[in-house]
Amino acid sequence: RETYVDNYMKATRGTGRLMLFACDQKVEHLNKDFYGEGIDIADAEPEHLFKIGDQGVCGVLAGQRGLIAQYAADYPNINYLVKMNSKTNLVKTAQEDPYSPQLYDLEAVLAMRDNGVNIVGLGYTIYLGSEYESTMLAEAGELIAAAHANGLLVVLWIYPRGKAVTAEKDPDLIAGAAGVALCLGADFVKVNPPKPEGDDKRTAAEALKIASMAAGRTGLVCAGGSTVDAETFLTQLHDQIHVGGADGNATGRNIHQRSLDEAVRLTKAISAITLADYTVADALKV
Ligand code: FBP
Repeated sequence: RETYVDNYMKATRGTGRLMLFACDQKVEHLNKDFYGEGIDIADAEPEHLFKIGDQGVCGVLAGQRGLIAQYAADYPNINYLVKMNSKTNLVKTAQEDPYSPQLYDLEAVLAMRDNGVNIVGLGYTIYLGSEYESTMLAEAGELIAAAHANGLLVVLWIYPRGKAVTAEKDPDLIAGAAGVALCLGADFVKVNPPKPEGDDKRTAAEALKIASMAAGRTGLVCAGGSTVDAETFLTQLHDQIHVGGADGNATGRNIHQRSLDEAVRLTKAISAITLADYTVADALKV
């Protein structure tokens, strides 16, 4: 049986840094991230995600258990990270204090692994500040202990969100989220890039530095956001790592909304920056 160290090395491709390809938006954002203006038509077909994961360079492909179960047999070489909870964005608008329920138990994921699916870790979202925060903290805490006991690593998505939260991207709150992930024992925490406002003249990458310090031995990575041109995206990622102290990336739309060729190429450029410290100019040539 593979150990936690084996899986950590696989997920980080032996570097300690994480290149996470986020493929959980079919639940989180429904189909609007996969079909529409500015999105390559290849993305309308779910298998696009797996072709990218297979032909590109990624640490892990993160998605819900069922999505992975449907395609993993045809793409056995991808490292999978099973997202344990999810909710749609319809819920977000109807309910100001979000809760993302756990969709299946760890046993179901371990059974998949026992059947040969290359699962290396789990993911879980916590909405910090929501009135349901205590439930999500408790679920995440138990999941992390059980995951580690079974050799899996854990990435927490932590988003301050709910009636108690006035600015979701406030740099101090993002740093707070990073510290929570450390105390729960997560291997990596995925946060939104901080957005300094008012008198705070720091760049987003400068403000991220406090969060990466607060994360301590938990690695910190940022969500990618909506799709921009490749150079802008890679520059932002380079700054997150070299100015902000991030330990990788967690990127969804910026990768999969492109044609297969472009998406595969971008995973290689992202990995060159995340895993091998390339400059943006050199990464663009990969
Ligand atoms: P992107 O790189 O496409 O922004 O994906 C990052 C991500 O965290 C996804 O994993 C998740 O589905 C989504 O963003 C959640 O975003 P939000 O709840 O802010 O809409």
